Amino acid sequence: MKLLNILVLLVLVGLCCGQYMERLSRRKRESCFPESTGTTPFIKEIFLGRCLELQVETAIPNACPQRPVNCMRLWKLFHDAIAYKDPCAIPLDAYRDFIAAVPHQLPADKSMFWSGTSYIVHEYTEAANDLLTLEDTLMGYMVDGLQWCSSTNPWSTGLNYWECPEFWQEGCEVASTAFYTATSSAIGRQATGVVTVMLDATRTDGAYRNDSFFANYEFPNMDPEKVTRGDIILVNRLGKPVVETCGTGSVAVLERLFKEKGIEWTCTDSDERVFHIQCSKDPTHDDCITPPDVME
Ligand code: NFD
Repeated sequence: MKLLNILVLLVLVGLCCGQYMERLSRRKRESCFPESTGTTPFIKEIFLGRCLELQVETAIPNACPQRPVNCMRLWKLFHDAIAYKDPCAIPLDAYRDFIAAVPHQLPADKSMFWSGTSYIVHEYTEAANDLLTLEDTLMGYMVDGLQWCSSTNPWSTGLNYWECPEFWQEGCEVASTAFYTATSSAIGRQATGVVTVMLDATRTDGAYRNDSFFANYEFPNMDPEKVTRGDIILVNRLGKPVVETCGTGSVAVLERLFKEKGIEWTCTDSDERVFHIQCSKDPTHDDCITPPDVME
């Protein structure tokens, strides 16, 4: 009976915490805790809460795991992957056991990849309600928007809550790089049917960048035996000059790579939904204001 009460309490805490964090992760975030560059406070509780929440109320229809997920075990694997290690020397395969333990969730035709478009892709998938990003799956959702790193102090919990190195620090291989290398590779491998990728056509360094996770770990891991088509969606950011269109620059490179892999592709550079979602976030932007004579 006592155990049942604790479980119910954990689910409730999980729901509150998870939903609160989800709302935060979709907006500009600001912590109510003292500013720190360290591991997000209460990361364990947030992780467990989100893990439970996604089973109580999943965004992925028909993709419930066969058996209830042991969230505590997932946390242990996530924690032990880096705990007490040098925070700047995390091997790229550190999260292997964690990845192996997370259930595969993405149904066919639902995978949404993105690069340079984090500011719109989640609004897009939420509005469309038919595509799912890594961040919608258990693997990505539990730590989306959080920060974490290890501590070598034997008296600590193995994580450093005071300061973490940045991923771009010279000569430093951080935990989040290892984590996103592993999770990106996994969702690339797991994709089946039609896949979609949303890229930013207004970037001066290219919509499809060689140094991105999409280019290095997601696309190369797609299996042409399982992936039937790649739909490329280009975003023209409001107020920014369009640098690339379908069939030009780095977008043409990606189209060629799909072809070489034996996967059919399509490309859209004037997706109406993309335009309307941007305008719903910034309704008074010049590009969104309809001239009065059109409204009459
Ligand atoms: P991006 P992308 N180490 O917009 N994903 O193609 C660390 F730790 O350029 C999701 O590279 O697109 N972070 C997330 C880095 C993060 C590094 C990464 C690095 N070396 C990948 N370089 C996520 N949920 O946060 C860049 N970043 C940060 C998967 C960068 O600051 C998704 O499934 C930016 O916030 C998606 O399909 C974020 O990574 C694709 O890979 C994305 O960089 C997007 O990676």
